[in-house]
Amino acid sequence: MKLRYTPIANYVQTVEAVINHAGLRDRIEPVRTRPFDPGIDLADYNPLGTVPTLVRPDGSAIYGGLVIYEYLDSLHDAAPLYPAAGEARWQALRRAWLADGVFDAMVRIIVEAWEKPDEQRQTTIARNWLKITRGLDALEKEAPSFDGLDIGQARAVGAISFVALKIAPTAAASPHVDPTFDWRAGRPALSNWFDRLSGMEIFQEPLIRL
Ligand SMILES: N[C@@H](CCC(=O)N[C@@H](CS)C(=O)NCC(=O)O)C(=O)O
Repeated sequence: MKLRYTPIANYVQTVEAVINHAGLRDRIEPVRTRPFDPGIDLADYNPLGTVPTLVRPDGSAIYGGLVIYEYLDSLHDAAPLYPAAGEARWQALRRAWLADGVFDAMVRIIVEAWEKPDEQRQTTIARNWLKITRGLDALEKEAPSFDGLDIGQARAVGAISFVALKIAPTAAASPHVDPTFDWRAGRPALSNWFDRLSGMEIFQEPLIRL
């Protein structure tokens, strides 16, 4: 299977962790893909033109990070990242969606910061910034109850790593982003949980060399 991915650090951390958890490294061929490049063939596989996109051997594609993770999770016999049923499943899916929304809000801010500073929309950045801070605050409240590993937690590690990495370069490009923002400040439970989980082997063995 070919994994179309953006060659930027931490864009791919969640899918790499899922691949590692599933023991699928040998079955995945990473293909560097810059989704914003004009003329890119990505839309041939995914009409939305987004990464990650997973192209299977028969040419059919699975896309949307959360869908790809669940597909990969269906291909192994170890403990599933997607609980099979019941409240555990709803909570894992909701948390994965929350974390994915934090990631997407950061992407929207990054894209806005590509504009010239005086053409950037402060309201767009502020609205998305609130999604990030409120999302992190919600995860801080939930963190004391985090147990084991599920897709919600895996996606949260990926989203937080991404936000942490992108603050400085985005603030450098935008007068509307606070360069001193520290996601850990006031979030001790999340911070402790993050250090514990992100140290797991599945997060520490990148499949993709940037
Ligand atoms: N949360 C979504 C994010 C997908 C997404 O928007 N990826 C960006 C990464 S830069 C992208 O491909 N953007 C290209 C575009 O919107 O045209 C997922 O996991 O599938």
